[in-house]
Amino acid sequence: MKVRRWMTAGAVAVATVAALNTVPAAAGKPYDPTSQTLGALGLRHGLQVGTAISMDALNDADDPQYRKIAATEFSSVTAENVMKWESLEPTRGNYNWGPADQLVDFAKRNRQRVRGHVLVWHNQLPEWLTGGVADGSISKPELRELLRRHITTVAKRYQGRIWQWDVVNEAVSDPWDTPPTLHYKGFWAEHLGPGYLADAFRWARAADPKALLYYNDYNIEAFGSGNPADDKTQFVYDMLRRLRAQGVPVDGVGSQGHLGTQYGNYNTFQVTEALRRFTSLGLVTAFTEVDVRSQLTEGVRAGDSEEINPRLQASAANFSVLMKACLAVRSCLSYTVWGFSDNHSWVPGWFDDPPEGLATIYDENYQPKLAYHEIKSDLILAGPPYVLPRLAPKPRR
Ligand code: 9MR
Repeated sequence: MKVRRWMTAGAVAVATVAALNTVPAAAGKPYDPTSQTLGALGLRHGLQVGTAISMDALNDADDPQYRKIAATEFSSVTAENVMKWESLEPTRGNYNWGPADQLVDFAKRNRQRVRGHVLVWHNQLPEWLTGGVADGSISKPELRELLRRHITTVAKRYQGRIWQWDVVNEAVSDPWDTPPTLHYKGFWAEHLGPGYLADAFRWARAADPKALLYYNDYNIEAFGSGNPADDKTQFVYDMLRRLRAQGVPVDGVGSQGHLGTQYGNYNTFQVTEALRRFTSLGLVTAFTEVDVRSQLTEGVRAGDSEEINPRLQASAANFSVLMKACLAVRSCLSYTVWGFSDNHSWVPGWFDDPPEGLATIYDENYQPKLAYHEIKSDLILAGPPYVLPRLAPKPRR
């Protein structure tokens, strides 16, 4: 029995090595992995390397570099904003599909997969919806029905074209919220109670039988105290364990990966451990919104390299930790950066006191930064026995 198991393991390892060593033949030229894209290198592991896309940047005729990198460097894309409810249904009953359709078509032309973002979130909801609830003209039963219709309409429209859906985003509070004990937070929990999570996944599954359905959140890269009252990763783990036990069709957990160099963050094995524990619930995993910002001190803003370099290095190290952990865990199906260049990043507009930035893998002139090279080297240098090809998940019915 034991011998047999080792033989099987050996055969798998040999097949894996063979697969990883299969390099694209280029007539007469030696294979140079450093000249490959992140997307192509990810595919050696069955891993999709993706980016969030700003449709404004993609449509900016004066910014051809953005479009070129978006089309060539990545094997998957996510809508940074245009699949959110306020964009899709700005006035009640009138869907504006244009920008979201354009992104899905762009992905098809470039043979990229699409991570759908997002079906249920408490932010970027249309005013008619939040206003209607606030003034009492939308009742709770009607609100629940509106949510069901929204999920059904959107998931059905893109059925077959979305690989992974972020079905529910950021349902859990943070230790700095009031009260500090972790709880279900935001518009949907307040008005419908936490039962909306199970409903949302069931409605999404009914509308799209094949997409992988994810719960997506930030600050869940590693476990903390293990107490769900203050450890968000533990809270989310317990929540997903309960949902799975109830037969709810949640397939995956997306760990956003919004990090900051000022925090120190994690080592690779802490992150690997968290992914493994989520995997043990029967879930697949992904990094869905990776960026690593830094404080823009006076010195940084003045161009002082002694202040800039340590930040670029720390940022690269954090990008790399998440990439290595993802490579190490076979359930980690994709690694998505939340914007790829510093001139199209949500960070400077969001964190201004103190100002923060330098969060992405290309600088404002589309020059690859240290972070780009480090995650590329992770993709090149990884292989068996620690790094094996991805799992092939079946969507839960
Ligand atoms: O990057 C998005 C930014 O352009 C929007 O203004 C912002 C509005 O809340 O949302 C940003 O994206 C968020 C994502 O949808 C969910 N996780 C956190 C992301 C950064 O805030």
